[in-house]
Amino acid sequence: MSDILEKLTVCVERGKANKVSPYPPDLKGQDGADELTAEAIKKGISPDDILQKALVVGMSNIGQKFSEGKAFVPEMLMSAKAMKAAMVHLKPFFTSGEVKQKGTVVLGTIQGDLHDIGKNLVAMMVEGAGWKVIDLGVDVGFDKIEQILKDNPGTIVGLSALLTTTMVNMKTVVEKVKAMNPDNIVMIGGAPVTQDYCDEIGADFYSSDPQGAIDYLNGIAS
Ligand code: B1M
Repeated sequence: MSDILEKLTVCVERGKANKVSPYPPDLKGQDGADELTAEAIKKGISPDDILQKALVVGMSNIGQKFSEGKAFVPEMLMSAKAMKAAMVHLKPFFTSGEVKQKGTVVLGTIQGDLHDIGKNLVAMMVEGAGWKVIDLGVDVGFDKIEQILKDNPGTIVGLSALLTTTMVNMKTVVEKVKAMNPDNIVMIGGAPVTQDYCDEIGADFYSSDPQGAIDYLNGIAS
């Protein structure tokens, strides 16, 4: 099991999406994240292990290299592509939850931020936990959320941020969502976000991972 997960980690870290991808040149012709994830599932490795023990590790490794000036934006993009190729296989497992929906959650990556992998994971896992998810994508400000809240009162807002420079935009969204109706709920997450920041901007809930968000939502639903 560890062999295939190690190979998958390398594929994400090196940005090898699938077998036909010519990038990176030294891995040409070899299986990529696409094939290896399919194989791992076939071998009975749990989707959660594939995610946590391989994909997230590969992403973290490329992020570390970027921090050290040993990798650059194009390499991070290729890693994101490989991660997405793998996630296609995981999605059915994370979204095959209960059919009856517990409520609606509108999700987006905050304005100015284009990182969507973590947000996509939260979306698929929350959906799998039985919630209707309206995914607004990336670069989301209050303007995009406002109409959803008008059309679907009671919808919970979920915001993700990966950049310290633009996570400040969460504050504006929280303020405007609360001004619309103080009972509107906003939960936030993403690598640089903390409980202190959540308290500071008046958001209702912070989670460092999708499961925390699901537990919170399920608490509201019950
Ligand atoms: Co960028 N990037 N990036 N990047 N990138 C980071 C975030 C960075 C930490 C890298 C580094 O320096 N080590 C750094 C931010 C530094 C900072 O702000 N302090 C950085 C930078 C600087 C940048 C650019 C500015 C680079 C540049 O252009 N010079 C640029 C910004 C573009 C923009 O957004 N405007 C940029 C661009 C990119 C790419 C486009 C190349 C690509 C993103 C592709 C994509 O997402 N489609 C990219 C990538 C891939 C990364 C890293 C390597 C990986 C991010 C990721 O997907 N992680 C990242 C380094 C790192 O994280 N180690 C980095 C995996 C993902 C599963 O984790 O998103 O944290 P995460 O989500 C987790 C939890 O946080 C949580 O659940 C998820 C699953 O566990 N979670 C929630 C997330 N949202 C939640 C919401 C919730 C609850 C939980 O409730 C609502």
